[in-house]
Amino acid sequence: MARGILLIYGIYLLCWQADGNENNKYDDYLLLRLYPRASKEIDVLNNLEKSIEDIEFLKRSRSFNDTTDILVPPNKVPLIRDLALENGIVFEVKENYGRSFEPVDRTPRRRILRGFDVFEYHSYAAMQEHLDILVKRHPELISLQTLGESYQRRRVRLVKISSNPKAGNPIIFIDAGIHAREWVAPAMAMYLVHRLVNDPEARRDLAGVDWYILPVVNPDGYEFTRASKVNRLWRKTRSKNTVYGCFGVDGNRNYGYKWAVSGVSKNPCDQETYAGPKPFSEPETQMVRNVMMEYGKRIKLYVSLHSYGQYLVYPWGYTGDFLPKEWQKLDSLARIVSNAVESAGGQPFRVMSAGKWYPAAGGSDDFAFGAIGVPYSYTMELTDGYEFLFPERLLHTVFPQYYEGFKAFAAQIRNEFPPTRHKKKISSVAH
Ligand code: 0X9
Ligand code: ZN
Repeated sequence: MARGILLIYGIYLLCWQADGNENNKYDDYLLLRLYPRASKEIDVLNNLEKSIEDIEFLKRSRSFNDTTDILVPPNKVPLIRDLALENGIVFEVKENYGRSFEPVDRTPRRRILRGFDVFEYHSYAAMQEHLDILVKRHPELISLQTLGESYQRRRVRLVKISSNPKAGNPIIFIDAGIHAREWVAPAMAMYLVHRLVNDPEARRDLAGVDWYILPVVNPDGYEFTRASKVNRLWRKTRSKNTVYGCFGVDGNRNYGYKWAVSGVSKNPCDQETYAGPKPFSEPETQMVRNVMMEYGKRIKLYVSLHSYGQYLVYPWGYTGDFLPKEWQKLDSLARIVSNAVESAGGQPFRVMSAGKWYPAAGGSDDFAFGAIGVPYSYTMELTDGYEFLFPERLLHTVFPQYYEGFKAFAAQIRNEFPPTRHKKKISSVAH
């Protein structure tokens, strides 16, 4: 009898690993994509959260050519449909949302045989393994700095790419994956690393700038979203709140600049925007802060990769009431980058201050800009139209387009900021 049960359990496990067909609460959920066309309609939608339980906001809209996307259990659909009809809000529905989650390849053997494909979503371990391989192949260009450990003790490493590390070049610091479910962001960071070290033409992009890339800020959350389809939409870290027993802090509400003044939840059991018990409560955000403090004034550009919505936003994020005095520089570089992506066949970005989109404090972009003094600081929301489930088969189209945007970023930094350590004069070398 016991053997019979074990056998059934074994078969169940095999099936689960092979195609990820485990039960998923989102299987029957519906995605509602609503098209507000006036401020009143936007207000109605933003208040939905307060009036109807169990709905999950995937994206808010602040402008009229943008959608509000919410996930809704089937029994709540009539409520929202009535409300939308009452207020004249146009919407479309996608049924059985969870069934569209792509299965996760959890079989390491296939990966080893095939090598690392930059146009696929990988496990954290596979990414780390690939970085080690790149360092062995290109020690003259790439090195790794261990920053510490995540809450669940995964080693976190910063990738440094430089063709002249002694020059004191301005640094472009890019991170990704603070939000667990935004898989396209770490994949883009790995693509950047790949292009910068493997593409002979990228030597031009390395001239006069150093690239520091942190591909996965929140590896615990990332692995959690890969472990099961039920977890696929997890956003936060995985630290356990000792008082409430709930898991996770929103890393992008946890930075210590104007912490928690807007757009956060104080409830540790909130699934989305819990700001943490205090600023920098999370080892993951501490590690990013430490990189910013260590390289401080040399960092001239900070880009935090997220998804989705095709936004490129700059400080302030904590308020939409006013802009920093340097906003025009931030805005015009963002538009140059957006144009570069568009010229490469990509979608342009929606460019604005983060707080005009929706105010939310404790973001890494505000900390870099306000506390560290990084002159150009952005959050880049990659892709649009697939929510957090950007299909793997399309990665090869969008990554090269985004890369053109990063080239435009680098051109600006190279031209505006000279290296800090100039070559020694010949006379002093001779003596
Ligand atoms: O809300 C966020 O953290 C970001 N959007 S996401 O959908 N990826 O979660 C936007 C952050 C923009 N920056 C600040 N509000 N500081
Ligand atoms: Zn995000």
